[in-house]
Amino acid sequence: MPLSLATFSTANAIKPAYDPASLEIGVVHFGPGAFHRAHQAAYFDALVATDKRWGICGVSLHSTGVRDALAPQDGLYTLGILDDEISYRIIGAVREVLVAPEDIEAVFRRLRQPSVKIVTSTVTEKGYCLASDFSLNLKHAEIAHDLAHPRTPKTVIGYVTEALRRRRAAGFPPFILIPCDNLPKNGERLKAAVVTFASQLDVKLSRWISDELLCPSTMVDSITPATDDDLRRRVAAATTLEDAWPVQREAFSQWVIESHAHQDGPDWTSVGVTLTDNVPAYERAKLRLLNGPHSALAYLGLNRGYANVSEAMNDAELADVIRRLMIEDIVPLLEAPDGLDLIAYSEDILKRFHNPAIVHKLSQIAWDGSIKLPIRILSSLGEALDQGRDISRLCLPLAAWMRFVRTKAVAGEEITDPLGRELFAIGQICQDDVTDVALFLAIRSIFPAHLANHPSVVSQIETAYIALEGYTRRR
Ligand code: CS2
Repeated sequence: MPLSLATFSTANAIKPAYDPASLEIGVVHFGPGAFHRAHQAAYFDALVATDKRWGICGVSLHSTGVRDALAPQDGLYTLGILDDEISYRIIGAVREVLVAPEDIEAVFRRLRQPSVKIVTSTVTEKGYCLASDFSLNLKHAEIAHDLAHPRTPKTVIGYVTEALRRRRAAGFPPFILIPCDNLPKNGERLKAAVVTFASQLDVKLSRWISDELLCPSTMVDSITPATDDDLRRRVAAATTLEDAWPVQREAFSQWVIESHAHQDGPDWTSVGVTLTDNVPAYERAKLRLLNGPHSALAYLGLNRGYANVSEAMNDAELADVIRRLMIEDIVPLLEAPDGLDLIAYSEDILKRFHNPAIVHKLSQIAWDGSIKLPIRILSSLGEALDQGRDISRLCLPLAAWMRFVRTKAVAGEEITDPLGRELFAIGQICQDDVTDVALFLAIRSIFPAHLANHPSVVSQIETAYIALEGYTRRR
């Protein structure tokens, strides 16, 4: 039997402690993919048990998949929490999914409603259309489109700006805008991007946004592998109801939001959200100690022939490299947020990487390396160089990424990355020797000149590049 409002009460699962049909929509979320549905939606699902205002309208900017899966299920879906203990929870907070290109006005109607007080987003790092200095990339093709056609936008920046224009025109206050992607200073940067975008169209609007829009930075964390058929089968077997698009995550979940003066918002802390003035310290620790090693594991693990995270962590040599990268190379560069013990934090992350209950594909983490590596690894590399520290291990994931690109290009496989085509072309002319490294280091949007031209960065990456090839051959 399929999951729906009519059937969910029979499920062998944790069920909504409220009537999903009775919720109001107070949140619009851009990008209702697996991460949103496993993370933020679970927090709102807890909030609506006591405050019905925080039902969610998900907005897909491109694909129809989530809407097509969830509409027949009345928006309900199953969250599998796969860890030492396994549980299944039915989430009822998503009350509507809109596919933006199908009905742009429906999206704006929602965004204009004063009862919509919160707008969140998970559109991936590249979805914010930022340049390598994190300012809005006005040359980005979709931003250029949105500036030419502001009433029919394609990007989250375009949607937010037009929605704010309509709210201002109607005399309504802005919503609070809460980005939930792995970008440092995500709130500050998203707000700056929206203000810049608006300034190209209407200076008064841009000033109003600059004065009125609250856009707190956040740190979000929960390992959420993509859904596969195995999960669908497990969910059906465990809950007795079929779900077209369940999601899965580990038990650990953390959401840290910058303290803000939003009036009449939800009682965030009652559902485990941390409000703090110290988001940058949390977010740096998480981006550098979880996402950095994750990307390192992805490229080094794929190079060694592994397919998923826990499998790669069972390679003692590789696990030791990752641990030393974290504890010896990255921790000393960081300031601990609010009494957090960074060594214990690192150990917990390593334990999470070992979680055998979930299959987290390395190829999923390997996506978008050109955007992820500067944030996750080059940030630490630059600081380590400045402090005269050993950089050899920090260069390993960079060399492994170069190997990864080359291997994909030689196999004729598409590289999922905003620079995918350029990387493919470089990968194809690689000679399989140290000269390859210079081809990659010349990509300025990834490697700033001071790193790319630094003799020890060049030599350490070259050494690692050759060593990795040797390892591949031995296998
Ligand atoms: C991962 C993240 O896919 C990736 O790049 O590093 O999605 C990671 O699983 C999450 O940030 C964990 O919170």
